[in-house]
Amino acid sequence: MTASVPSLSDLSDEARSLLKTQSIELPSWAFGNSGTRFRVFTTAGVPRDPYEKIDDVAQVNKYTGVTPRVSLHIPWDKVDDYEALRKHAEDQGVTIGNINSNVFQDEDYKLGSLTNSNERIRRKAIDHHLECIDIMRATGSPALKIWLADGTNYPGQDSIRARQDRLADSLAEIYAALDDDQELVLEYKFFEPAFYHTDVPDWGTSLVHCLALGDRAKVVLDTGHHAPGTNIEFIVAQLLRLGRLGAFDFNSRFYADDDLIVGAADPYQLFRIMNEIVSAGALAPDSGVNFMLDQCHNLEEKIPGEIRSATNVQEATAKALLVDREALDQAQRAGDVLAANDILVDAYNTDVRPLLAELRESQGLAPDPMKAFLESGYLDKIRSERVGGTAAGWGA
Ligand code: PSV
Ligand code: MN
Repeated sequence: MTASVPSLSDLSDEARSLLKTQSIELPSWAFGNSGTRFRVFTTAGVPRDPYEKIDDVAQVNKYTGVTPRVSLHIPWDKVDDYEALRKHAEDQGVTIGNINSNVFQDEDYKLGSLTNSNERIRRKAIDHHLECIDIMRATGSPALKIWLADGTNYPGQDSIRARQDRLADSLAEIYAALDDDQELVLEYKFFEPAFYHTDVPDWGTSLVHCLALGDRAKVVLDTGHHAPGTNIEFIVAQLLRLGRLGAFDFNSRFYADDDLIVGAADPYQLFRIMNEIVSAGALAPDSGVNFMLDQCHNLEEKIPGEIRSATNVQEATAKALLVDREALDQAQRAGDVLAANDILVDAYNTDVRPLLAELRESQGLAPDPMKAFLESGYLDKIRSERVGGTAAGWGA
């Protein structure tokens, strides 16, 4: 049994160092206004441009110490000078992470982008990705992240097979344009905005395309992109076995692609996912898995929402690191179902908040990042300074 409230010294040296070096990439779009198709509510002080989004990312990193990278979304984060944006980020201890392409908000893409039967439109979608690769070079980004809204609404609307062929062809051209040290990560989603069929609906389809492309093509698992009841940790385990889990888009869902704070809906699921990661040795920064958030804060304040998300992932990770692997292995080999399950549940039920507070203090951070941020006055500052201009928003 794990002690009821463990301290940092109860972790092995390896586990402690993994916790210390854990890092989570933040989505630039989490800091802008967002909502649903019914209403986008505004929040005072939201960034007006990518520079201000990065300032807010740096705040989350300043208080949590675990979010040193930001994902950009193009064209939402288009700027004239990407070198300057990169420098602005680096001056604040933040690097540019994945570049997300966006071929879902242009009239031309109504019937598809990389799968479109219209060669002019398919060309335009490929060219957008080539532009993203140039942005990766300028910003030092390691991976191009692709999520497609492509699909159909009605049986017979288009040939499912021909669309797969066009997709494979488009992806091959994009992949060939990458530099040797750049990766392509392909995200899947089972429905929405298409309702009959989606061209990359599941991890199997994403994997099939990645395998055809080459070693530097990997799958992105967005935790909100599965049918209810899907065993996500199984997918994590399988993709890790194959060395093809490229990145997570962490968030929570109750119904569809809700994009709520990770760990809010089902913290036990998040723990089970982190348990697979830890048991496969895939937590280390050089493991090749990019732990990202893909969230929108429609009601809550954005920066505190991201702080809560980062600490939720940290808590799930600390619990996974507390699992007694040796005892678990023994119980599993002995076929002791309840003992094995109890070892996991015991770790999950452990309060790791004091341990994480201790970790932060050992790194010169405040023990409670949320409290420290709220007391810093930053929210008042941006509310009074960020007036005028156009508030950034999902889709703007
Ligand atoms: C699609 O639902 C998605 O998960 C993709 O990652 C997009 O890039 C992102 O959401 C936009 O919020
Ligand atoms: Mn996503």
